Amino acid sequence: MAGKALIVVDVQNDFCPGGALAVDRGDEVVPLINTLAKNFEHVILTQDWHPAGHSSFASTHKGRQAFETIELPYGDQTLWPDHCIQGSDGAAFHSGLVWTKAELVVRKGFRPSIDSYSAFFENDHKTPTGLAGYLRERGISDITLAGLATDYCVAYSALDAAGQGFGATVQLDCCRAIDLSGSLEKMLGKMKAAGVALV
Ligand code: VGL
Ligand code: ZN
Repeated sequence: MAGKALIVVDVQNDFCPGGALAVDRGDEVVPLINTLAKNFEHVILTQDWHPAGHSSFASTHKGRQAFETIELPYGDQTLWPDHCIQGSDGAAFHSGLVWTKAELVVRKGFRPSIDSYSAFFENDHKTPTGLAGYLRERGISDITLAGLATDYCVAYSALDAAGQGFGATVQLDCCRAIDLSGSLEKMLGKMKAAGVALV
């Protein structure tokens, strides 16, 4: 299956039940992704990887609560509980995830003043992570995405993949959503409109 890669998005302890930014039933994707990965020659992982005091944390902004939206120099930013702090257990991949086969781990959100939902660009939609170049150099033209969360990091990655000219498929049964004020419906609509295959 040359030319196709599975991108496993943020299957980290903090996004699973008991974690700092737990996604409802987030851990259910682990065995499903382990099985799905067997169909792909190339597997790439993303890892949300924030320094303490990151600008996407509500605790960094005086008087702000998690899940509020504020304006940062690059645009609107939802504020989150502290999560996926570099080197913490919460930032580690779920212990059941089999990732021996992964050829690349893309860390994102490590710049203190900018968040990064997408595996391709930070939230300014300008600063690249290098993933597009990596895929092109490897001759990978089509990607399938699975992981957490459907309506944030998976969706923004899929939209950027399509925008960068990659064939993008989201394997919805291997994803779980945060669904904050209608975000799931909204992002599913955007992905459809952008030509992302939802299967
Ligand atoms: C994510 C919110 C904040 C995600 C990461 O992985 O979807 N969501 N950081
Ligand atoms: Zn994050």
